Amino acid sequence: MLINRNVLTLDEFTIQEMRAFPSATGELSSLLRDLGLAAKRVNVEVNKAGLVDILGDFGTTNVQGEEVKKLDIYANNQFMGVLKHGISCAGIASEELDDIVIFDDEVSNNSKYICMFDPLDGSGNIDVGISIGTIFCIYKRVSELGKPCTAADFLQPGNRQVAAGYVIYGSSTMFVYATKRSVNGFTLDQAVGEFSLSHPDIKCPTDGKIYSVNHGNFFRYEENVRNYINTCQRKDKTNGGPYTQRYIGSMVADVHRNLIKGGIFAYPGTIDRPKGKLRLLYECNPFAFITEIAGGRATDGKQRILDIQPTELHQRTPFFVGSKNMMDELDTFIRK
Ligand code: AHM
Ligand code: MG
Repeated sequence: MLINRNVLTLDEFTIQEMRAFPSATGELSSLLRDLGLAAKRVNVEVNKAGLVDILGDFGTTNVQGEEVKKLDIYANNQFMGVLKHGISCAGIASEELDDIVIFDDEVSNNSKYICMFDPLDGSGNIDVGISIGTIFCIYKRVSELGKPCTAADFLQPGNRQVAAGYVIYGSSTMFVYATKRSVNGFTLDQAVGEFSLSHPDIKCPTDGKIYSVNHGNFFRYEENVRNYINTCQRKDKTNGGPYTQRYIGSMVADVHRNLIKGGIFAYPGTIDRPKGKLRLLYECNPFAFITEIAGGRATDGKQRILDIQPTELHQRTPFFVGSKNMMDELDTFIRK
C-alpha cells in the first residue's frame, strides 16, 4: 500500500524543526502539540454549536438539567487544561481570566515557557455561524527555573516571543504558527483528526487590495485615520486600486485572510476609546509577530507593536497590521 508521506502532520513538522537546533529540548514541540490537542477539542464543540445547548450563558442549565458552559469558557478550560497537564508550561494568562495562573507544581516549575491566549476570539459570532478563532503566544520565562513563574514572565515585549499562532474554526479548521524561522499553516484533516501541513512558509503579499476596518466607528476615528480610509475608498486602477473593504468582525478570520491574500487590518482608537478595543498581550502581539515573520508590519499608529513594553496584563492598544507597502502608505497619513 502506498502511503503519502509528503504531507507532514503538525507533530512531525515541529519535531523536524526542532532537529535544526541541536540544543533544543523538545519542550516547544510538546507545547505546540498540547495546543493542537486543545484546538481539536474546541473544534468539535464549535462545529456542534447551534445544534446543542452550548450557547447559553455560563451557569444556566440545559434541557437535560446539566450546567451549560459558554463556549468561550469551555475553550479556556481546554487550553488551560492541556497546558497544566503538559510538561512545557509554567503558567498561563488568558483573556477570560483576570489574573495569571501559576501552575506551581514540580514539573511546571521546571518548564521554561509561559503561554498567553485568547481562547475564543470573536465569540460574539458563534451563534451566527461565522468563523472564530484562538490566538496564542509563547515566551521563555525570565524568572528562575525550578521556582513558580512570576508576573514579569508575562509582561515581556512582543519582540521576545518564541512562537505565536492562531487556530481558525471556519469552513476548514487551520492551525497556523510562527517561530523566528517561518510561518506555517496546518489544515485539520477531520477524517483522521490530524493537522496536516497545507500552507508551508506563508508569506504575506507585499501589496494588497483589501482594507478591514469597522466603518461604523468612522466618525469617532481621528482625522488622519479618516483621511486614510477615504484614500482607500478612492483608489482606482491608476494608483494600485480599486480596494475592497472586508470586515468580518472576527479578527482571526480578518487577519488570516489578509495574511494570505494581502491587505491591511485596523482597529484604531476612537474618541470614546483612545486605545481601541484589542488587547496587546494575547491579541495584537501574536498577530504582529506572525505578520512580521511573514514579511508584513504591525504598529499602534506610532510605533512597532512588538517594541511596546507592557505594563498591564489586559492593556489595550490601537492596532494596524498587514502588507508592508499598505502599512508604509498608512504611515504617511497617521505619522503626520
Ligand atoms: P472579543 O475578544 O471580545 O471577541 O473581541 C475582539 C473582536 C475581534 O475579533 C474583532 O476584530 C473585534 O472584536 C470586532 O470589534 P467591533 O465589533 O467593535 O468592530
Ligand atoms: Mg478577543
